[in-house]
Amino acid sequence: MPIPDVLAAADPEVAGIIQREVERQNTTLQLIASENFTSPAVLAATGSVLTNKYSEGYPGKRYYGGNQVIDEVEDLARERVCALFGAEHANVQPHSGASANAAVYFALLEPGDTVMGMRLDQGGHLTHGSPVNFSGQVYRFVSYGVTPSDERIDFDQVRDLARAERPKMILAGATAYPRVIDPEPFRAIAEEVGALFLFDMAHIAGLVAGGVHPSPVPHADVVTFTTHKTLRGPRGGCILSTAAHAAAIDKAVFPGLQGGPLEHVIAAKAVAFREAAHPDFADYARRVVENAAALAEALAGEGLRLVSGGTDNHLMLVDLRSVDAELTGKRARLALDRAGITLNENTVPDDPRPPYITSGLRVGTPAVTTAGMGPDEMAQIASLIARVLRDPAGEDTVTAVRDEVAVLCAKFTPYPDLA
Ligand code: DSN
Repeated sequence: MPIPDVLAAADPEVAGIIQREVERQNTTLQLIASENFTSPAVLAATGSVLTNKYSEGYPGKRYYGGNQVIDEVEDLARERVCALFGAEHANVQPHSGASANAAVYFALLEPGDTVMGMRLDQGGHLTHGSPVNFSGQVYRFVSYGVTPSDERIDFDQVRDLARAERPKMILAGATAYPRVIDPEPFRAIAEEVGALFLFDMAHIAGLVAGGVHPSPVPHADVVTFTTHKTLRGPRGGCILSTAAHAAAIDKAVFPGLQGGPLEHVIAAKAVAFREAAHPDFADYARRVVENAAALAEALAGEGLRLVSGGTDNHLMLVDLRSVDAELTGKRARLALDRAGITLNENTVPDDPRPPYITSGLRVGTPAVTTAGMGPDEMAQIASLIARVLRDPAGEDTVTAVRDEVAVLCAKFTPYPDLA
C-alpha cells in the first residue's frame, strides 16, 4: 500500500512529505513511549470517506441527515470498546486524551472544585492540574507524588491529602511512571472521603486490554484513555464510565465541548478495538512489558540510573545525572535524534531543571515491539543509547550508531509495503 498514486499526482509536495515520514519511521528507532505503529487496516479506516460526514449528536439522535451508516460505525466502536474493557458506557468521540479529561471535568465538577492528581514532574500529565493547563486554572488541584526513597506512588501522602482536602475527585494515571498503578488503594481512599474516582489509563490502555496490567474499569467511576499509545489505534481519545455518569459525560463531550465527531477516526478506533480483543494482542502486550524489562536491565548494566530502579510497564525513565551531572535531557534527546534514536526528554521526580530542559529521558517499547523486536534487540538498543550518552558531541560516535540503527531497522521495518 504505497502512497496512493492519486495523491502523488494531485499534490506531489504533500505526497513527498508523507513518503519522507514513512522513510523516517521505517529507518530510525521509535522509542517514544506514547507512540506506536498502527495496522494498515487502521490507516485505511482513517483515510476513508467517513471524513466527509457531519454527525453532531449520537447514534439515533443526530442533528444532520444521512447518518444511518455512520450510526452503525459509532455503535460498533462503542459496543466493541465496552466489551473489550467490560465497561457499562463508552463515549468514543473525544479527539484526544486532553479533550477526554476536559469533558470528564466539565461533566462532573464545578469550577473551583478540589481535585487530586499526580504532579507533572512526578509523572502526571498537563491535564492533571498543571498550573499552565486549563485544569490547574479552572479547578483547585492538589497534587501528590512519589516517595523519594523508592520513587513509587506515595499512598500515605494520597490518603493524608484526601483526608485533609476532601476532594470532589481523585485522579490516578500518569504519562511518565514506570510502575504498575494499582487502582484498588485509590478507590478505597476515594470511597473513604466520598470522592469520585477518575483513572486516566492513556499510557497503559493496551496493557490493560492485553491483560498484563490491572484494569481500573471495575474500580473507577470514569476511565479515560487515548487510542494511539499502547492500544495501537488511531490518534484519539475515549471515555468509559458507569451507567450513572453516562448522560452527563455524553452531554459534556457534545454539545459541551466538541462539534462534529471525527467518524473516520471513530471507524479506525473500532478497528483497533477489534484488533485489541484478538488473542495475538495479549501476546503483544506481554512482549511490550518483556522488552521494557530487558531494555531497563541492559541500560542499568550500562551504568545508567533508572527512576524507581526499573519498570513494570512499557516505559522507563533514565536519570542522566548518572552519566554526567551536566548532561540535560534536551541535549541527550537532540544527540540521540541525530543518531536515529527517537525519544523524548522528561523530568525525573523532583527534577531541578524545567520541563523543556529536564534531567531525564523517557524510553518506551510499544513501537519497537510492534516492529517485531525482542530482548536481543533491546540489549543492542541499550548499548547504542549508552554510547551516544557518553559522547553526545562526538560526530564519529553519532555516525557509527546511526549506521547500526539503520541495519537494525532494516531487519524490523514497520511499514515495508509503504516504502
Ligand atoms: N503527550 C503524551 C505523552 O507523550 O505521554 C501525553 O499526552
